[in-house]
Formats: sequence, C-alpha cells, structure tokens
Amino acid sequence: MTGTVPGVAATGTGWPDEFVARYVAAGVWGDRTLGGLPREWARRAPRDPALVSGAERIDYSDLDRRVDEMAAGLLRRGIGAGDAVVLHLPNVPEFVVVLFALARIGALPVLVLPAHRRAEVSHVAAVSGAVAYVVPDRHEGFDYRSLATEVRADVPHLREVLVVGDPGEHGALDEVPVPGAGPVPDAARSEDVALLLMSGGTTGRPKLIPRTHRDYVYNAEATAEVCGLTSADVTLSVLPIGHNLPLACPGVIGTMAVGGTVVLARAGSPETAFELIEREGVTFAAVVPPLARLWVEAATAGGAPRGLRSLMVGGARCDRALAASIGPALGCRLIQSFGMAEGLLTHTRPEDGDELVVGTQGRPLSPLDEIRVLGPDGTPVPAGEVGELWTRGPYTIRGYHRAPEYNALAFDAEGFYRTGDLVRVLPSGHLVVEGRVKEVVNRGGENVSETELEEQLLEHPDVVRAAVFGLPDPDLGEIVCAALVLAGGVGKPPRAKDVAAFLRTRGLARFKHPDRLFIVDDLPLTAVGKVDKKALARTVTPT
Ligand code: OOB
Repeated sequence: MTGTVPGVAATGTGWPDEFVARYVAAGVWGDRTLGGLPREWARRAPRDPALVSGAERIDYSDLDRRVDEMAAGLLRRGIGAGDAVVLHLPNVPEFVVVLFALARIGALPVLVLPAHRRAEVSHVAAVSGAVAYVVPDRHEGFDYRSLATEVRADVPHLREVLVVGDPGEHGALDEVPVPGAGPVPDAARSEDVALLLMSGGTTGRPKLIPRTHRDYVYNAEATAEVCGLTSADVTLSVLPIGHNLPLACPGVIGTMAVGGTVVLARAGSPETAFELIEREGVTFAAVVPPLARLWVEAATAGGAPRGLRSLMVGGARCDRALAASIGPALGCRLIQSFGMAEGLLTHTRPEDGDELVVGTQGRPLSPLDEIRVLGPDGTPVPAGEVGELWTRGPYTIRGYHRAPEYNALAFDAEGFYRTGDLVRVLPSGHLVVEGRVKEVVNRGGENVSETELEEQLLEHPDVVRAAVFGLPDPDLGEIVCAALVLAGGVGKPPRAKDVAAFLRTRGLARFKHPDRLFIVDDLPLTAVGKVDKKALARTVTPT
C-alpha cells in the first residue's frame, strides 16, 4: 500500500500496512476521494449555496456540473491520471473548480501561492513533472502570463499554460470546459496522492508534500467537526486558498463538507472583510496573527461586524495579549490553531475554558495523532517541559515527494516527522508552541527558509557569505534579516534596494526578501564552526 498515482513514481508517501489497517479500522480513513466530494454534496443539497465570489453565486449542483465540464475538457486536452498541474490562482471560483476537476480525473494539482514567483514555480513544476500551469491574467498588479512564459522556458515538459481572464499568448481556461459533458467518472482511488502542497521548508528549495485523498478528506471533515461548523455556517476565505489552512483546515473543503457556504475574498483588509462579513452573513474565518491584529484594531476603533461566531488564528505565534483581545473586540470566539502542510493540526475546542483558548495552540485533531517531545539528545523530555515536536498520524505524511535524502533527515525510522517546532504539552494534551529549532523565519505566518534565501544571496557577485535570521517585529511577529560579508570588505555595500532588485531578477517571492540588511566584516561562529545566528542577532540589535 504505497499511495501512488499511476505515472507518479516514488512519492515516498507509503504508510506501512500495519498503519493502513489501523486507520481504516478506526474509521478515520474511508474510501472516498476529493474528486468525489462535489458529487456527494450536490446530491445532498443541490440548491444550497456552495461558493460566493463577488456577484457570482454557485450552488452545490452547479459546482458539481462545472467540475464535470472542466474535467471533461482537461481530459480532451490530454491531461489525465497521474499528470501534475501547477495551480497558481488567487481566491477565485476557478481555483475550486479546477482543483476538484483535476482530483476527479486522477491528475495531481500542485498548489503554489499567489506570492510565489519564477524561482519557486519553476522548481515545483520541474520536480512534479508538471504538464500544465494555470494562472490568472493579472493579480495585484502582477502579470502572471509573463511569468508563465518564463516558467515554460525553464520547464520543457510544461505543455500548456491556461489563463483565467485574457490569455495573451497562452490558452484560455474559459475554453477548456465541455458544456453539458455529464458525469465524468472518478479516476482516483482513496489511497492515491490527491494533491501536492508546498512546504514552508528549511531547505534550499521548497519541498512538495503529497497528501492522499483519504487523509485529506479526513483532515477537512475532522477539522470542520472540531470547529463546530454546520450547514448554517458561512466561511470567509481571506488567506490564499492554495495554503493548507484556508483550503482544508477546515477552510473551503471542510466548510463544503458540512454543507456550508464559502465566501471568497481577494484581500483580508478590515474594510473588505467586515463588509463581506455583514453582507454575506459570515460566521467563521481564519486569519494569521498580523491580520487578526488589524481586525481587532479596526473593530475597536470603528465597531465590529455583526455575526462572526468564530475566528481561527494560526500559522504563526499568536501572543497572549492579541489572543485575549479577539473575543471582546470582535464579539466572537477565538480558535487557536497550530499546524503544518505536512499534516498535524492542533486546535483549541469550543468546550475549552478561556485560559486554554488564550494561552495554548490547542490539542491534536485526531485521537490517532502521536506526539513525541524530544530533547537535543533525542530522548523524551520530562512531561510539561519544552522539547522538539515529532509527530506521526493518519494525516501526517511519511515522506516528501521525490526527496529521499531529505526524507532520511526529516523522518525517523518509525515514521515520525520532525516538525522543527519547540513545544510543551500540558496535562490536558494542549500544546504551547515555544519557538523552533529549524532554520526558518516565520514572517507573519509565511515561512521563509533561511537556507533558501542564503543560497540566493550568495549568487550576488558582491556577496561572499550570507546569514539569514529573524528579528522580533511588533506587526509581523518576526522580520527577515540578512547579514552579508562582501567581496573586498565593506567598501561599496549594495543597498537594500539593489539586493531586492537582484532577488526579483532571481524570481524569489517578495515575502522572502530581507526586510533588513546588515553588512558585516565576518560572521560569528559557534564552537562547532556553524554560523552563530543568536550572536549575530544580538550584535546587530542595539541594546
Ligand atoms: C501552517 O502551515 P505551514 O506549513 O505554512 O507552516 C507550518 C509551520 C509550523 O511548523 C510552525 O513552525 C509554524 O508554521 N506555525 C506556528 C503556528 N502555526 C504554524 N507557529 C506558532 N504558532 C502557530 N499557531 O502554517 C498551518 C497549516 C494548517 C493549520 C495551521 C497552520
């Protein structure tokens, strides 16, 4: 039992048979698929609203029909089972339709975020063997068609670019669907890989995370349940739905799984969000801490929108003061969530007391989630003490896609995933995230791999050594800092602007660019000869 899609070899996903039997016997893994979900939902409540985007309203029956028409059109274009397709759309209905259509034909959506650029997209397109790339024409002032032209040049096996809107030199997504196609059979099995998510990553290049149909269906449905969502709920999607949290934790898929309505928003600003909350009767939303702060400030200054029942905050550390202010300011219940695209999710529960909701990141989603908190020597720390979190369970991957060497480091022999996060566990089973050991800067919920940025900076002709680290920031939690040692000393330092321009030409997503640059004579080293980033952070921060 390996969870592979025909044509996609060596995903490295396999759960050993013993675990397959355990998860199936527990009823956590069923035989359903992502592509089959819209069909079930359409049978259950065909005329209930599924998706709202601007003036467009799509009910469950329309959604299923549009998925069939898109699926038929993709098949007609020669895209089928096992083919990877990079999906690079903002929060538009086409994202949802294409995602389910690809799942239905057994193809493999590769999800990237709107902020990603050539460096990330070409890499994941190459690793996944993608044959097609779906983009908007323009979004937030950026022309994705030009990016698609570059990615095509980088990735010879990319046959098709499909554009939502004005296609320019590429194909129009609008022309793909086959009107009146009728039901397209579900080509996937529940144990197959359903989609590839991008990792926040600690490595030079982002890794791909293979999620199977049955683990992802469970992920979405179980999260909807612990959040208490029902068909009466209306979820506002403000974070980009190519990310696991707004897609399936519970997000788009979890909300639809209970028959609720998803409202797609292009931006999360309080003005846009509050207006949508009132107009569409939104009851649930998920945000990252910096956005939660903006909502609290706006609500405190100008009044809270009516109707919001729960606000989920996750993706980065939500400090206690912010957590405590959310309920009173927004008139709703806070749900804290900690999680990762690799799998494990924790949530505070509706029945938790205020102290747990404000002071913890919740407890694991599944009773079958296994948690180990280990010290630097690899043995468990005493109960309640801080250590590194390792985990294994029915929706946590057993390996990254096509990354055997890295998998040997990121997973232990028993299949536990090394999260790189430092936590302590309370007697109630709730986790408190205390920091991390992995070399990642968490910039307001967006994870920036220090190694990836260092490797990019070292490509600059003047840069001899580079060290990337985080510094605390009141708005974003952390900002991205880089210390550079230059060729020929500090004579003619490149300005931050030059470095940003350089990283843009390298095609690196904007959120990974350094917020602050320091030119240094040398980098401090630890006793074992690694760059001492703690010392570096101290020397550049005036006390
Ligand atoms: C979510 O997923 P990713 O894959 O973008 O990032 C995962 C990493 C975690 O390993 C941790 O370092 C950090 O982001 N993180 C948090 C956190 N939630 C995520 N650090 C502190 N406090 C939190 N609440 O970010 C993600 C996916 C699904 C649900 C929630 C978050």
